[in-house]
Amino acid sequence: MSTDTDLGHVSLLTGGSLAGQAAGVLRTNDMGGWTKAAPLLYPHQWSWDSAFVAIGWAQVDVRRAMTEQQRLFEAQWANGMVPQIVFNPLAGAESYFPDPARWAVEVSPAAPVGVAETSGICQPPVHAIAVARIWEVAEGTGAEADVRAEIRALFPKLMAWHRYLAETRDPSGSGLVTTYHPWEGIDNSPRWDGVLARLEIGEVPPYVRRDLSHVADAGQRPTNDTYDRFLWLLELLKHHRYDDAELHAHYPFLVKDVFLTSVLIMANRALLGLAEVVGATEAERRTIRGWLERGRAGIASTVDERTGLAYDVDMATGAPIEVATFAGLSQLLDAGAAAPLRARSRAILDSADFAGHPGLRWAMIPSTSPRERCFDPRNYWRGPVWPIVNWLFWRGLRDGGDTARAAALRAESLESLHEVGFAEYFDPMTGEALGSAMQSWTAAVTLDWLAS
Ligand code: 9WN
Repeated sequence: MSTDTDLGHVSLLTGGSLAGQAAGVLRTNDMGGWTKAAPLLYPHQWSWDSAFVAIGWAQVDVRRAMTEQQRLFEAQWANGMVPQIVFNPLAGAESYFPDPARWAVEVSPAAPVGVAETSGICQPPVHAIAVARIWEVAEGTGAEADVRAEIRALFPKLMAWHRYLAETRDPSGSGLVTTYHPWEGIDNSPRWDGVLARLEIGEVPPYVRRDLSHVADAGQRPTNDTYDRFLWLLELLKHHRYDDAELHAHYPFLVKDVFLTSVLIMANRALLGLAEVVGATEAERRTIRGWLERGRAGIASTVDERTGLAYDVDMATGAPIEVATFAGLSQLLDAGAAAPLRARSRAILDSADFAGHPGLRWAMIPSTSPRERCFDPRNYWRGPVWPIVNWLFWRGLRDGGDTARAAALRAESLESLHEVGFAEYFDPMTGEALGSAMQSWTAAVTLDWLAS
């Protein structure tokens, strides 16, 4: 626990240090109550970015951290979904594509029309994890009473969000959350290649990619063919009015996502802690425990005996998606997962398939295993390292009692951040900064690691 007066917090204001620079990135991207994911490439509020950003703000200004989450949840859909993007009303239509007009979420009765413009899908639920971290920082300080009151107000919204994922996105009660689109977090991952390749693409209305005007090297971003497939899925989502029941019955991209599910497990553990903070009812706690147990059993059912990796399941075929990415180690995000499962994942984590690969610049977890055929060290989610992903694994290791391993991962990560700066992602072999510069969530996890 830290307090308002910790020297660490003061040093954030003095610049020069890594912490000072990281706080500077958040301030630069601060839009007053919410934070752009990156200055140019991502000029809106992204859902899971904003949760990490709140974790970062907690080290600078704990009240501002709460505001970040409150603003995001103002755009929550009536069905509980927290949208992937809340659009910046001040950014021009040309700043990012797809824009609100392309999403046309007003076709859904659940969309927050008149409140905020949003996209029509979601991202991993890091929010309860963020709010629990904010609480840890606020507890015992002058901000405690205010923050507790704000958490009390947010708690029902967090419950609705988790209910949406655990129930509406899992109508069969498998314990595994269904994802509808690569943009639900891990965009260009090879995990989606097979399902995308199978799509029969219809007429995609003309569009202009905006991402390529901000990232010089197109080889770091998805291909045009992949973009067409992303956009075709968007047309189908609209056609089905973003209706979850209809989508589960008729839509072609339905994947039981082990990473999304494992983040939900971690978030449900955090939500149980928040239930304590706000004095939630026994019924609410039972509900959260139920989601947690179902998720845990779901993940255990996806672990491949031969490789020890957790694999997503393609719902159209029922087949596991056998590709070695960090998602395969998802059991490590659940500090309460069965010990043998965690032990095996931990061994794989340190093997040459992941953080133990001899060619790596730092012993961190790359997005795709360097030993996968499709490994590409510079292309979006197909090889590069994302510090935020390593932060999640660090938390999972630490909370699961693997403190020495967690400390080593934190140390390597901080070393990389010192050299690479706050890039969106970097080449795991050379450490070259890639994607956007001044990425908010990278700065945010730096602040948290420095304070932890
Ligand atoms: C689409 C903002 C987001 C992240 C995603 C990451 C990337 C967007 C894009 O940037 O996705 O959501 O345009 O490529 O894949 O995880 O939230 O940082």
